[in-house]
Parts: sequence; C-alpha cells; structure tokens
Amino acid sequence: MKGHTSVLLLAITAGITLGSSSAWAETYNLMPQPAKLEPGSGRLVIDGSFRVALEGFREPRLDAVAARLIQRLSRQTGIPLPGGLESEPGKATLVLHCDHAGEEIQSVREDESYQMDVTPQQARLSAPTPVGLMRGVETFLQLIELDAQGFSAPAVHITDHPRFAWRGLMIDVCRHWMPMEVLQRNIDAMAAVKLNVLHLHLSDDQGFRIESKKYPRLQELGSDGHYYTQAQITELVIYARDRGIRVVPEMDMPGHSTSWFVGYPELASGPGPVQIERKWGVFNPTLDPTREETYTFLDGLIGEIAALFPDEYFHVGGDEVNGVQWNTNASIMAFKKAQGMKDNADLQMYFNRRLMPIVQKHGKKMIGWDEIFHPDLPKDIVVQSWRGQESLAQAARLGYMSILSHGYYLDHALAPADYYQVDPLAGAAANLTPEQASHILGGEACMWSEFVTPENIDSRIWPSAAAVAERLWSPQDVKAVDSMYRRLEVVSRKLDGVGVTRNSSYMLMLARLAGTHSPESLTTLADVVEPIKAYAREGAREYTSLTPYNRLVDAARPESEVARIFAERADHLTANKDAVRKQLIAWRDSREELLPLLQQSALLQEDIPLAEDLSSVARAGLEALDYVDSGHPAPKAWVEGQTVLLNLAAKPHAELLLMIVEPVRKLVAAAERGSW
Ligand code: TNX
Repeated sequence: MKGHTSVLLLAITAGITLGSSSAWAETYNLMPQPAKLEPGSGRLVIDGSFRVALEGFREPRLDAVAARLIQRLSRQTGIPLPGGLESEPGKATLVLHCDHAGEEIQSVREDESYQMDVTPQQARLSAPTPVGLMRGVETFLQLIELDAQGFSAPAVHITDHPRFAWRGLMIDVCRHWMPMEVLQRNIDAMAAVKLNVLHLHLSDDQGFRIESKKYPRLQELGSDGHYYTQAQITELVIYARDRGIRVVPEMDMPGHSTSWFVGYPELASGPGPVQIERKWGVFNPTLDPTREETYTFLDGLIGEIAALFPDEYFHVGGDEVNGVQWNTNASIMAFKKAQGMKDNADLQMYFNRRLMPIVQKHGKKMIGWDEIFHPDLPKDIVVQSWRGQESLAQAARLGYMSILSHGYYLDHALAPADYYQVDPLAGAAANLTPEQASHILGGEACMWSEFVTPENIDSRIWPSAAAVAERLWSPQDVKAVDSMYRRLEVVSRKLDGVGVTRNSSYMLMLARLAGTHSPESLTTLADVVEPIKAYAREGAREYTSLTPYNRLVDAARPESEVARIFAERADHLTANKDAVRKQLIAWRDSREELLPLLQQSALLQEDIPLAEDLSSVARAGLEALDYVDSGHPAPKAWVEGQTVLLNLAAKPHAELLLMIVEPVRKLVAAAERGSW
C-alpha cells in the first residue's frame, strides 16, 4: 500500500477536498483522470482467484465486456484466469452492475457515467448503461499495478463522467490504406482511454476506400484494390459498438474527390480521363454542383453508405475546394451568373443546400469541415473546426453544434503536451455564455495519413491521442503537464498491451534500417531525434503514395522522451549533474559505433550529420559543465564557437531535428555566466 493512506491523511489534515486536481492524482496512473476520486484504505489483491459477476440489466454486450476484462487482466498480470462468470455476486472479486439498457444506437446523448468502489474485500462497478460500465472497466484495469506485495487495485471511490460527449479520433485511410487490423487495434486503444468516436475519412483524391455495390467503379478503379468491403464495415461497426465507440463515415465532397472520377469522369467539373492522385496536396478535380445527375448519384451513394453506418451523423467533408475547375468550366460559370452567385463559396453553399436534404432523407444529420458552415443551414449540422478555434466559437455563438480539431492534428508530429494544452472551451471559445458553450460537443484528434503507413501510424497516434482523450474527458482544471507525462508513461505501456504497435514497430523499423547489424547503437540516435513538424515534410522532397516510408524520420517518434527528460534534468542541474554528465558522455562517444553502422546502410547514410552533431553537441555540453564546475565564466571565443555549432546542429537533417540542442544551449549559457 504505497502511500495511499498518507495522501489521505495529508488531505484530511490539510482540510482540502480531494477534487480532480489534488494530490491523489499523483498516487494513481489513471488517464483520463476521473471527475472525482477519494482514496480508501488498503488494497484489493488481484490473483488467480479473481472472479467477475454481472448484476442488474443483462445483454450479450455485457458478457463480452466481462470476458474481455478477464482476458485483458490475465494478459496484464500474466496470471492465468479462468473465463466464465461468478453467479453469486457476493463471491466475486469484481461486481459489474448495470442499471438499464443503453441507446440502441449510441449517440452524443449516451450516459457514459459510472461509479466504482474498491475495498480490500471487493470491487463494485456500477453504471446506468453498458457503455458507462465499459468506461469503468478501463479505469479498473488502469488501477491495477504491481508492487512489493503483488498485483492489486488500491481501495478507492470513484465517481466519473465525461466533460464532452464527442471525443473522437479521425483516421485518414485514403492517403495510405489502413487494413482492418489497424482500425481494430486503434479502436481497442481508443476504448482504453475512453475515446468514443472513430471518424473514418473514407474518400479522397488518393483513394476511394469503401465498396459501393451501386457504383462499383468507385472502388474498382479508384482504390488500387485497397478498400473495405461492406461486410468488413459491418464487422467494424459491431466491433466498435462492443467497445462503446461510434463510427462516423466521411465521404469528402465536392473537392478532394479525384478518385471518384477515375470510374465516373462525368461527375467532375473538368475534363477526363482522370487518374488516382499519387501526390499530397489540394487538387483541381471537383464534383460538378450544377448538374442534376450529380445529386442523383449522391442520393444513390449516400443512401448505400449511410445504411452501413448506424450512427446519426454522416460527414460530407467539404474542405479545401480550390475552385480551379469551377472557374474554367463555361457552363458552371454561366450557372453561377444566372443564379446571382458572387463567388465559389456561394456555389459550394448551393451544393451543401442540395446535399443537406439527401443526407436527411437517408436518416442522417450532416457534419462537415468548417468550410460547410453557413448561417442558412439548419441548426442540427455539426461543424468540425480545423482552420482555427474561431470558427468553433462562431458556430456556437450562432447556435450551431461544433467539435474542435484545430490543434489536435496528430500528423503535425507535435508533442503530447502541445495537444494536451488545447482546450475546446479556451481561446476564442473562452468567452461564450454557458448556453453557447453547450453547443461545443467536444473534439477529434486527426490522423491524416500522408506521412504514415500501417507500420508507423500507431506511433503518431499514441500516446498523444491519450493526452487529447484526457482533455476531452476530465474536468477542465486537470491540466498539469508534469502529472500528465508521469501518468502517460505508464498508460502508454498499458496501451502496448492492448495492441498498439508504437514500440514494437519502432524496434522493427530500426532493425530494418540497421540491416544485418544490431540496431542497438542506432537506438541512441533514434531516441533523440524528432521528425520536422507540421507541413515541413511536404516541402522537403517530392513525396507520393508510392514513396517508401522506411527512413529514420519515419521511425522516429513525434516526441523524444529521452530528450525531454534530459532537458528537464538540465533545467535542474544541481540535483542532476551526475546523470546529465553521464548522458552527455554516452552521446559524445556514440559516434564511434554509430558511424560505421550508418555508413553501411543505404537508408541511414543521410543521417550521418545527425550522428556527428550528436557527438559534438554532447562534447559542447560536457565542456560547459567543466567551465561551470571551474567557477569561472567560459571564454568569449569558446561561447561563440559553441553557438555557431549549436545553430548548425539545430537545423534539420534528413527531415529530423536533434532534440538535445536546446538543452545544451542552456548549459552553454550557464558556462558563459559561470554559474547555474
Ligand atoms: C488539410 S484538414 C486537410 C487534409 C490534409 C491535412 C493535412 C482538412 C479538412 N483537410 O486533406 O490531409 O490538411 O494536415
């Protein structure tokens, strides 16, 4: 019992309430943090006698929840556990109590709350709905840890519910095709951190990724054979529903639609023939919004696709229409003139107004990227804000529902902390009235797949999506970055157990790069570099969907944990001097083993400058430590020399950034002062 009691005593003596942001948070490794947690005393032992009972409302989905819980617990602990339920709740280790059925089709209104009581005798988890129970089960699994006495769950009382109803992850399966197993393992990981919407970006210039029986040339000619069959979609939707996750399909239109026109060129606003797009960016092919045939086609297609997805929302895309084809088509220009439209935004608005009743006719509400927003559209549309938080706030002020994605772009390869600090109700949305704010349903992390493949996509989604999940689930005042990182490290490892390949594929990719050599010394370099950020890679070279994504930049993580921890230590040098010195020595000396390894691999040669910089930057850091230890400020010429070196090392090489440069800069500054 590692200090649970002391935290409790501390809290009682200090007279503070144990709210979401108090000291107890540091005792457990929960993510997202529950709304309310009170520590109890003692621990519930988890061993081979672990049994689960179901109580109250029953449905097959709950039996599956219990069965998966037992399996996961067994995998997490390595303890063999028999499947099957305990029929007498009094004898069970964990009682799952469900009040009543949930929604037939899970929606933003679903009750996801739960309560949990863990005592040394028994754990009781109760929830109004099966989905609430699923959320609680994940908390229970996160509570279980190994200490000197074995596996146990600490005694606690938890009352929990989400802050936002829409907590999504968007996966672009078009730029790079993502087979079923990628989606399934990510659904499992989403459930583990209480995300509840998988938004599938199913069509784009580079691929049409779902089977249409009505218009089969869409996938036959528009997908290179990489698409989900209707049977697979049904399977996926059930898989997600079993885990309390909605699946929202997106058909991006009228732009980002090149792949449609390979099989159906007559739908385009410009002349054919059309090929599947291989590059990244914004392209000209766009649906012709002026022809009636377009809407007949969309009616057929949307009807067919909408029927496969029970969710109440259907995403129509709507982003990045460049207007080139509209501006060069005489009949479209004449149409605009005849209708008194002043620009292409008006024409896109006309398209959306025609689209709206089609979506409704098939029983769906419309959601689209923020370009679709127009005050003439009915109030039940949802605006997905990606260009800035202002559009989110504006939509809310006008009574429209919206979700935030700006700031949650996982493809930008930022650090978990960067995503964590973005709050749907901050920034432009901070001054909304409570009524207006209630229109903001939540947010979605977006994984655009220009620069990810099935091999490395998990390493871009996780663990950042867990930080976003906490932002969207936990109370707004849960925002301490240190605490987030401490818990994220533990939760990240548990996500590996759920099937996330972030670590396993990292090792495989490094091994591939190293060829027949051991990848061990390569890890030293790979652990301290990060891919260049945001859209920088698009300018770095000509990428296409046929480019191999097998370089160090593709293996490297969005955030170097090693460099982050080093930077923290360098910031508190007096306490960490030995560790910092030791680390710098290892980096300085890594060159000797690294260089021959890099030279012998065609894929690694481009990284030689990084290995050189790692060594020389580390040497600069060591010299800086020596100057400070000597008690005399470093000579001016030395400082200037190191600054030149650091500035060069700060530049990207092979699309990678060396993350130890900035912390070493601080050491050099200390040497210049002659003190910490
Ligand atoms: C913009 S976000 C796009 C996508 C790209 C993404 C890359 C949005 C609605 N459109 O087509 O993949 O940037 O970050």
